[in-house]
Amino acid sequence: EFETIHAGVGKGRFNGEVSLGSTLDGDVYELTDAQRGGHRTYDLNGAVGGTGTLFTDADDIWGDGDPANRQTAAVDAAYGAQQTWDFYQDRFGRDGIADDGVGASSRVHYGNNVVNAYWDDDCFCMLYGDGENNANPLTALDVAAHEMTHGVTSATADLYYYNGESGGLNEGSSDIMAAAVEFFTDNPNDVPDYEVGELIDINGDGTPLRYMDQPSKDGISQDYWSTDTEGLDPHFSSGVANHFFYLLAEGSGQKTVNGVAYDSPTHDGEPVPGLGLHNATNVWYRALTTYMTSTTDYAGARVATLQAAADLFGRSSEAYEAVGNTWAAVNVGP
Ligand code: ASN
Ligand code: ZN
Ligand code: CA
Repeated sequence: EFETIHAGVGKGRFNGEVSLGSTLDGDVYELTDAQRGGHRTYDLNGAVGGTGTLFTDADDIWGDGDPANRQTAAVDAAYGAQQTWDFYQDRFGRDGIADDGVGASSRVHYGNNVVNAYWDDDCFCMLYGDGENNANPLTALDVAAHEMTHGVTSATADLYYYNGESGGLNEGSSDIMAAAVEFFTDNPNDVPDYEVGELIDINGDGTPLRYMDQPSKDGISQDYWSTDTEGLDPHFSSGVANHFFYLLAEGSGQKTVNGVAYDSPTHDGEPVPGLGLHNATNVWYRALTTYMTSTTDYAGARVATLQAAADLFGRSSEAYEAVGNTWAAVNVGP
């Protein structure tokens, strides 16, 4: 029996026509990405447990852009895992989620009308619901990168996931790396942005799930740390981390965010410069994978990112100073 590595062509819902890693087993192609740890994509066919059925195909052309085609969600999920793997590999030399070369799996068509997607440590897999009326799979690139980054966080800082600050930092890390994956993916249909889940239309009115430039635009998330941060659902206390990251990348003052002019404020009224997304991503990744632990809170994240900035740029650098000032900008002090 021979298995050979192939590059298939897929058309998902969200990313246009993409190239996908596939494997030829006998005379059938499998959605197994041998170049990325053997990442496999499965059809759960409405189940909420089990592995599902590996996607196979006769001609290595997958999906057609219509969610009614079972392969369409699979294309997006496989593409999201592929781009996120490549992002971690190319940017940081990270060899997969656990940095051991082992691929995860993506399992689509999870449950009935499930309007969510998940990372699960137990199956080392991503799970994707089909959305309302099973017609809107939640397989956008930033969602996939968010879920896969939960796996990276589990394998590194292992930030404890609860309604406390480490939970918010866990969620924020997923949003931050998802934004970075989007930015560094050459993707014709999904414009780089500081929004999370802008393509899945989870609110039914075209608005994204979360905003990093001003997290409070969702009505609940926090722009600045406060004594209320502890006790908040991680998807909202993440606002402090997301806003820190936005300001560290883009800075304060007059900005254009998704085509809209916006005066990006700071908590203390002091301006922060913005180091660019590339540098901000490097600082966060190093802090997450080298210095944060399961109990890191926002004060600890400040210390961790300062240590990361010292490693990357030096303790007397402008970047180091900017990291400290940007934490002050979201009301996290020494
Ligand atoms: N999609 C959500 C997340 O990744 C699932 C959850 O709430 N656990 O955070
Ligand atoms: Zn999450
Ligand atoms: Ca996005």
